[in-house]
Order: sequence, then structure tokens, then C-alpha cells
Amino acid sequence: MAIDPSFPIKITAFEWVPEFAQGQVRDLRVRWALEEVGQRYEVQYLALGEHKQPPHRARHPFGQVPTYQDNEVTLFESGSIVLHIAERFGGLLPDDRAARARAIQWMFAALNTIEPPLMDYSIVTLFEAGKPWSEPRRPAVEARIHERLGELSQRLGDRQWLDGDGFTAGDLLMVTVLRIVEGKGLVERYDNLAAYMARGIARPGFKKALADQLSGFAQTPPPEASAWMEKQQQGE
Ligand SMILES: N[C@@H](CCC(=O)N[C@@H](CS)C(=O)NCC(=O)O)C(=O)O
Repeated sequence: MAIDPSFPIKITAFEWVPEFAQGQVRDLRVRWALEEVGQRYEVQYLALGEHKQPPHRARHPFGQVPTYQDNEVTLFESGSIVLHIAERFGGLLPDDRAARARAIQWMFAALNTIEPPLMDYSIVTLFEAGKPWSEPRRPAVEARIHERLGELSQRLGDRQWLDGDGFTAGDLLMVTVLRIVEGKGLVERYDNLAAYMARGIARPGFKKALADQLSGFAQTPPPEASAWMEKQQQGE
């Protein structure tokens, strides 16, 4: 089914996030995928707390962003959305069935094998920084990251992209996942991974997606932002 111009693709994103999260919110993955396949979209911005209200929960059971809606389906989970975009529009998955399966395998590897230890690092150094348990956890978290990144670096070798010369949805997710720790000296320890990440973020589609995400944020935090951030830090 073609995209119905009277029912454009819609995604959700946050109206405001703290500065450290700007450029990292996961609607970036969806924006990038849509740029790569040349599809226009509209963004519905959610005010602080709106993501936990019933209308958004109807789209997303966990009250998060991103979500995606087209004339066929409403979806949550950035990985499933990128897969849907890649399947619906050409350009992010190879036609050859085996190559396609390998690209999808890398999508899962990005989200299920590489992202968890990198998110542990964000928890220790950002979300729970200053908690008594965070600093003691850090060496083990970094060791697990290096185990996985070392293995990824070995497999990538001197390839351009994970499965050879063609950029796929697997690379799109892997690059956004590696970016979680960009500049922290973790990915940068592996020359080929750092160059791979740099190749990904040099793509015009990524640059446009990032610029659009950044320009969409409200410039000033809403009045309730500091109370909300305090509550988040207390784990409420
Ligand atoms: N696995 C989900 C994670 C989504 C997620 O963590 N979204 C964050 C923004 S990047 C969010 O909405 N956080 C607010 C919350 O969890 O309450 C995905 O990849 O879409």
C-alpha cells in the first residue's frame, strides 16, 4: 500500500529534554531511517509528562518515544519501527534473502548485544551519577563494554559496513547505538569502529535527522522541569 498523502507518516518526540540527552533521543533512529528512504514525516511533540498520559500510552504501552504511525500501522520500539520502514520502503535492506537476514541480524545485535552494556555506562555516569553504587560499578561496566566492542571491532575488520560494502538498517542502528558513548574514549579505542561510526554520522540522512531533532527542542526548559528531573534522579 502506498503512503496516503492525506495521512502522512507521524512520529512522536519530546518537546524538551535536558541538554545531555539532546541528539540522543531515540526518535533520531526513526528520523534517520526516514531520511535514508526519502520519506517525509510529521512530528508530534509531547510536553513534559504527556508521554505517561493515556492518549500516548495507547500508542506506547511503556509511555516512551519514539512511536510511528502510517496509513497501515502504529508502532513503538525504535528497532521495530526501523525494520518496518526498511521493509516498506526500499534502500535499507538488501533484496537478496540471505543478505537481508544478515542485515536484520545486525539490527538485533545492535539493540540486544551492544546497546545494553552501553546503556549501563549511561546509567552509571549520567542517570545515576553520584549514587553510592555507581562509581564501584563502573570498572565492571567498562570491562563488559570492551569485551563486546573488541569483538565487534574484530568482526568489522576493514569492511566499510557490517556486512560488506552496502549500508543497511543494521548499520543505522549500530551507529546510533555506538553514539551513546561517542567521545567517552570507549569506541575511540578501536580505530576501525571509530571510523565506522564517523562514516555513519557523515551520511547526509543522519546529518539532516540530527539537525531536525536538535532544532525541534524547546529552547527553554518548561517550569516543571527541575522538579521532574529531581524525581527521575530519585527513581520515582
Ligand atoms: N527500547 C526502546 C527504548 C525507548 C526509550 O528508552 N525512550 C526514551 C527516550 S530515548 C524515553 O522515552 N524515556 C522516557 C521514559 O522511559 O519514561 C526503543 O528503542 O524505542
